[in-house]
Amino acid sequence: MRQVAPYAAALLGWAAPLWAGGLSGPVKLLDRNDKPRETLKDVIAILEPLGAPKPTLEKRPMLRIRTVGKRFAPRVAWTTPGSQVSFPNQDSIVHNVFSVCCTVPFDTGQYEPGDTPPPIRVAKPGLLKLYCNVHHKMNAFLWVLDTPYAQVLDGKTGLAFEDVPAGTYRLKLWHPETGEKTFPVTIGTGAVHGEWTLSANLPAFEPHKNKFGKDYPPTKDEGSY
Ligand SMILES: [Cu+2]
Repeated sequence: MRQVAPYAAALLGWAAPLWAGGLSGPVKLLDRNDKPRETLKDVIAILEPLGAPKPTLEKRPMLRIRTVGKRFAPRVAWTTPGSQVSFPNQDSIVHNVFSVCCTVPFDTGQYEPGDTPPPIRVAKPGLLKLYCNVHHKMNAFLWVLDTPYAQVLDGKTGLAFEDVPAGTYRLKLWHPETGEKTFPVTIGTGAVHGEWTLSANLPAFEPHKNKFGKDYPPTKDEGSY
């Protein structure tokens, strides 16, 4: 854990917060039978400042959510307000991306393999649920966050935030099958360790209507997901 005394930071001319610490530790995702899942795929960890300096929010590089193998990849992602998101179709079939949940609903229209519709620019913080109007079981979750402290835990065993200004935070852990769980956290001038557990008790797939607000027509290939 990097820790910089104020005078050292001043001498070095760093723009980094004078007192910064970190938060790390394992995250467990328990299945319905309380058995830990082997991976933390689709878990996102978000640190929201409460009694801590408001971090500078910068636009993030273009986020690419691909359609491939009749899925969105990544399925869970995050960016900041004002940033752009593109949806390249790297599959061999036609797809669509739409969301009706948010303040600015959008619909890319259908687009062919190899095509990328014009990117969208996300506005307000919140969770955008993304769907494909062609394939009922394609869904993705895009978090628009007004904090830069977020990480998707795919391929990891826990979370690890570094160089976070000292203060109090709300640690939010979320997975499509657990929903949101929050934990109060105080970050000082060193490393704070913890461990956190999520329990999957929501359906693996949340039913939804198509972009016209209607049921999806039955398809022959529904079982191939
Ligand atoms: Cu699709």
